[in-house]
Amino acid sequence: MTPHAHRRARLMTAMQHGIAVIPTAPEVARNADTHYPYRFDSSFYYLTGFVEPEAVLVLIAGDAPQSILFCREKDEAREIWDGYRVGVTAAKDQFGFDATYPIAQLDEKLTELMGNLPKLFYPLGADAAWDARMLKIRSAVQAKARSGILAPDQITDVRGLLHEMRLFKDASELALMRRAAAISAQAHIRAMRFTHAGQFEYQVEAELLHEFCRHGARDPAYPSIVAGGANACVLHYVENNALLRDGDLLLIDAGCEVGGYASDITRTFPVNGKFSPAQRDVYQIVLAAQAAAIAAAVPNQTWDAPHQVALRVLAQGFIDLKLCGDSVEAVIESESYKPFYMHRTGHWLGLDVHDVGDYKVNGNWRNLQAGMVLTIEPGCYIRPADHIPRELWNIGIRIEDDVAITAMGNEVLTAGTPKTVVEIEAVMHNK
Ligand SMILES: [Mn+2]
Repeated sequence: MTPHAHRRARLMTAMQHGIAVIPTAPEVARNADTHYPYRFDSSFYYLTGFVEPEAVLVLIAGDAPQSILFCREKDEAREIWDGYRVGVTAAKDQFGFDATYPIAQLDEKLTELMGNLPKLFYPLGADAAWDARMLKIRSAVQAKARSGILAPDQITDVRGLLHEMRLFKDASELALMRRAAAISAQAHIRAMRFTHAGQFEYQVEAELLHEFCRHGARDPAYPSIVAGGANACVLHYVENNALLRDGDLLLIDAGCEVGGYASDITRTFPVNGKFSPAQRDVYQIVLAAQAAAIAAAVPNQTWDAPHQVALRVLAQGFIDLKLCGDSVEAVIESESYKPFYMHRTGHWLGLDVHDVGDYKVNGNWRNLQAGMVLTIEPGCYIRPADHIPRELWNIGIRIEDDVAITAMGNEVLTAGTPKTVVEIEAVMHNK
């Protein structure tokens, strides 16, 4: 059984008795007759491995479970222009479905399939057009009431079940995430080797994309952030068009996607290859916060534990740097750290870079468990201000790794990316 078929079986078991309808993502126009590069819906892909647009998965759960794919038909003329299509016949065998039908028959077939099933599962509320379409099909089933056919009387958002499944990565997912992480590590090393003063940020970005693509990772998992100097203090800076200057730091937040799975790495290093004393002082604080947070990312710690641990190290560092006064407790209590650290220490990682899965269960931070993958990414961002020592101005540092929780502790998937001051300076000096 493929991992995808196994996941379908698990979802049907969780559904107990009902029908699920899970569409993939639509194609999106960029301008005129040009589309953005196509990206399938993550949950649809998780259950099918099928990458073409215009496809819908239907699962019938109950005594005789069935998994059915609706997809595009073979079309010689369209395939000459737009490329290969698997087609209805090949999709059945190749992807292990019980039945496959042309996508054009979706509404008509659903009207048959939905009869006498008590529950309808689909991504409720995700798309207004789908909501309307599902209700219309359900009404068509209701219209058959006099022939003894009942329509589902309960509609459930299937994302609840799906997201909980996706939160725990299986062996095949972890293998893809390791590969994505390894390629991204190589890309960060390439960027460190290539960087020098007088370049534009986009020239360093080109090196990242080159390294992703030449290893088969065609797409970045998210737009790369290549932020020199003051730009590093803009959290989602993506213009990437400024000149890199001697004496500035460069913050790169970039990762590729492999087989649909994201990697997400941030490194910060000096444009000229050598940290200034002030840059090194701040860097060591963020690095210590990250090390402490990674050590806390282990089973039976809560999701929030790495953040709290990182926050304590950062707060002490901000006191040492004279950015904040008082005690660690007072800095955290009063949130006087927030001008310098305004985001949380990580997020789930998977098919989506900010992956699905609840962070709290019944109002409490959930416990970390084997199979979960998260990022650990503390930072420090110091904007110019009169009360701040001038040598700290415009220092923006973030250090981010991808961490898989294991039974015994954790595995840092991105460990191949230079991180200490010594490692970074060595890579940059051995171009
Ligand atoms: Mn991240």
